[in-house]
Amino acid sequence: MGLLTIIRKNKAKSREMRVLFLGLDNAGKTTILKKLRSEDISTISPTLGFNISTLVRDGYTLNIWDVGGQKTLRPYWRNYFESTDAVVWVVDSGDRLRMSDCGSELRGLLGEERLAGATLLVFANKQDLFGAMSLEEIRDALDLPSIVSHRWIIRSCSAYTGTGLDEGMDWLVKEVAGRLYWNGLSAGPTPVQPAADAAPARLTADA
Ligand SMILES: Nc1nc2c(ncn2[C@@H]2O[C@H](COP(=O)(O)OP(=O)(O)OP(=O)(O)O)[C@@H](O)[C@H]2O)c(=O)[nH]1
Ligand SMILES: [Mg+2]
Repeated sequence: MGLLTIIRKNKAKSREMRVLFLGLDNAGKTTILKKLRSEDISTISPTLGFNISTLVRDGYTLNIWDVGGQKTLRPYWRNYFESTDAVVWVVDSGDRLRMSDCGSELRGLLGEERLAGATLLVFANKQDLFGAMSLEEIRDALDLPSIVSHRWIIRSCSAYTGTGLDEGMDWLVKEVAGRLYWNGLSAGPTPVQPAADAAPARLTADA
């Protein structure tokens, strides 16, 4: 039995996924996670280290690492890369001034060898804000269509209203499950599609 098969079997048994929430500070990572867990979002402070939480979706347990995005903390992101199945990159759609920083940080991540196989979900958060950049503007500002190294999607959302969060996470779980469990070793939800058959880059319309 090959190593890959053994890894897949173990993964299939545990039905777990490791998901990293990253992005610039103030993007809304912690708020999104709290909203997804139906927790109070009225008093949220900047994350100075990291928070770990779990979410169960579609029969899979997501082990989520929410890491602080302040500039001084970004060098520590690399400590969390190992065995990551998916990265959720959260963007403050109202923060036009830092959109180019946001793009550079994302590019840096995508170049990381240990994140090579990870699926990417970009959340264009804070769509409730007046003057927020649209999904298309953010897609172009971050130059997402040029990404061929990772399977990606961009969804607009608002952690305040909850709009778009479930759709984004559902896509992520299906995408990762399809990649990790495609060979039918798990007896869970129907796999999406073999990774090799899927397009390298995908984009959805606005939520
Ligand atoms: N208007 C609006 N504000 C939001 C939304 N999501 C988060 N915020 C606010 O944005 C601020 C930052 O949110 P956090 O969740 O702490 O951001 P973070 O990405 O975890 O930031 P760090 O922990 O510093 O990396 C808070 O004041 C939130 O209330 C949203 O969808 N709409
Ligand atoms: Mg935070």
